[in-house]
Amino acid sequence: MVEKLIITAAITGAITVPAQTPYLPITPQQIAEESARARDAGAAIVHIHVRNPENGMPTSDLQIFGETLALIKAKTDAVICTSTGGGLGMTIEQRVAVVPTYQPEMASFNMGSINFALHPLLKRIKEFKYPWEAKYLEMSRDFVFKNTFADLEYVLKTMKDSNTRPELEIYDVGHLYNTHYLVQEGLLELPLHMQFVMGVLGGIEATFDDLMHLKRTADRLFGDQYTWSVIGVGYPAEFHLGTLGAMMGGHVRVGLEDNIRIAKGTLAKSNAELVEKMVRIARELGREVASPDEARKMLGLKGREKVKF
Ligand code: KMH
Ligand code: ZN
Repeated sequence: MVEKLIITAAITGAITVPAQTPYLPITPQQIAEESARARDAGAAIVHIHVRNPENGMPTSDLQIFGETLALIKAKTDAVICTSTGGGLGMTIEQRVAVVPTYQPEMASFNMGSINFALHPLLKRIKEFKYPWEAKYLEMSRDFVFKNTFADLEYVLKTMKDSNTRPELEIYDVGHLYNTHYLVQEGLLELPLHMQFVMGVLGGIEATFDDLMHLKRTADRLFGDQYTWSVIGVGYPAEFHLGTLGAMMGGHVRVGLEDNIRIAKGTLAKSNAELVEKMVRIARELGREVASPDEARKMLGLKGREKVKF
């Protein structure tokens, strides 16, 4: 029996800049509305970053986070997975502070360091909306998204203390070995929930062959003691990798954080539109879509009544 498909919607992120699409939600209210619509379309989980409401710049401001999380919770029963990846240039303390403060059901846990490179986008954007955008993309040329073993231990302790389930973000094969090391050291408990993030420059490409290799390596290291989801960054990678992931028994993330297009040359008008497309594909493949409560059960989450917002 193939499990139901858990769809995550990554609502706004920190790598898409407002100049790329007018449909990117920015304010707490917009992020909450988009989350509720994505849930209604079939997403069980919403992955949340926040932005400065004035200019759309990614922020780790705890008040903005608190306001956003409360609005989402009031509008929808979706599982809320907060980011601890934050945005470029934030310290590990800034990135993680949302976890002890609001104790969400889930949070992302980035499993290694990469040169998280967005600068190739500069060639494609003709007009910027805010002055920070070009600088932000340019600085990524020399930006190490730092997740050292010291950082990993710090994040893990914070998540354990908050009873927040980590979603392990795997940007390359080496991150599976980092994960294995933490398991062997007794710092990470099985079963794991992993997400293969494919197509970020600096990490693994979004190819079918690379997904097979990640899956094979994870099988060898963790046997049946893990569940997994896949992200294909960009279009058409989001739907190509999502389709293959769904066929292979994995789960899938879509959303404006990772991809802004619904079809070649056409911007998605909402996260819900991206979720709807993934739901259609899943149904054609014979994968039923999990509700938030079904996802909670499958992933062993503590429940929405146990968060601090
Ligand atoms: N930004 C994505 C490519 C996180 O927020 O911690 C991966 C991500 C990680 O969503
Ligand atoms: Zn994210």
